[in-house]
Amino acid sequence: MPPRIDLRSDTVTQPTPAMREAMARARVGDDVFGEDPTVHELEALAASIFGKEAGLFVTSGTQGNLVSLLAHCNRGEEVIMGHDSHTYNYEQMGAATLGGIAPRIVPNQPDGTLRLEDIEAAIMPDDPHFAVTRLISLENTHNRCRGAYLTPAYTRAVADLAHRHGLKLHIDGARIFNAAVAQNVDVQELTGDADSVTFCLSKGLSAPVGSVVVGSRDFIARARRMRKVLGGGMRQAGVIAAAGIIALTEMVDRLAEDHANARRLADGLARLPGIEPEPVYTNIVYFRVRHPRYTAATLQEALLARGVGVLALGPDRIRAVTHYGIETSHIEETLDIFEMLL
Ligand code: TLP
Repeated sequence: MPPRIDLRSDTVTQPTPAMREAMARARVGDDVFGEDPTVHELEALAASIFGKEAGLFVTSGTQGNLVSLLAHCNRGEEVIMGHDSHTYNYEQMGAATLGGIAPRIVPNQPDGTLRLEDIEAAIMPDDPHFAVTRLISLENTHNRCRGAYLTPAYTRAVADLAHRHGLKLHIDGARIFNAAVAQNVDVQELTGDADSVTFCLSKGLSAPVGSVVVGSRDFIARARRMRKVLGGGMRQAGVIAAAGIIALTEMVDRLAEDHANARRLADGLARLPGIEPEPVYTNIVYFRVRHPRYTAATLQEALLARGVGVLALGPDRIRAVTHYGIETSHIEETLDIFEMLL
């Protein structure tokens, strides 16, 4: 049984009633034959929202990032990414395992950025001693860096740097709509200069399954081949793509509520003894546990026993994520439970 107030992740969101209805009604076909009209509609909608030529419906954010890296890089080539990035830490480094693509790691700053000079220094010169650097990968919002968002100006600067060196830029935009809503900008301002973007339908946008990769027509054709070799060719996938269409058309603006609830939670936690919340940018709240009676693990356990799910990530660090299933009243209840425990 999941916790009653589930702050472990925004991946736990349940499909909305409108999604379930759209799923039941969806027109479907064999998408490997290119015959699923609802998948086509989702891919075209995603491409138009991002101002790209084409889209590809994939099973997950992990698969989206993997097919993107495989489509951009050949075996023996390198991708520059942050040491705290999701792709480096939580995706089994699939591009290395399956594609012979090596990560070249540069330090993430606390705001999720990579310093331009660090990126530049990580680009290998054209010399037979070195692997060829092919790609830079950014993450927006940044999961391990407190849900911080990258700005349009920063992303543009990295894209310029990449293109000046003949590299491509990929963005792991699992939560790119959180980044757009938090800055009140169109998502294209955050991704227009990137060569590819993965974004997730199944996190804050509440669809049950799926992510989409967007990019040029040629790039998406290569990514589609990669998806197939990974076993990700889906058949009557319109049933789940239908929920993704609702996610994109109805669920973006309400992310602001999740951001407000995250702030409410952090403000309340800051008033409690032995809890030190980190800065909050979007829907992710990290806090340190500096309490004589608790470690992160034992506090997680005590909260769970009272129906509140959080994730202990490290000996004294906990993550709580707000989403469609969390109302303001849940935040208040959560804070009452914290107060009782501490
Ligand atoms: N993140 C999940 C877990 O894997 C940790 C979470 O609960 O936050 N990029 C980013 C930035 C992500 O946060 C995630 C998932 C992914 C990619 C992978 O997406 P999925 O889970 O759909 O493969």
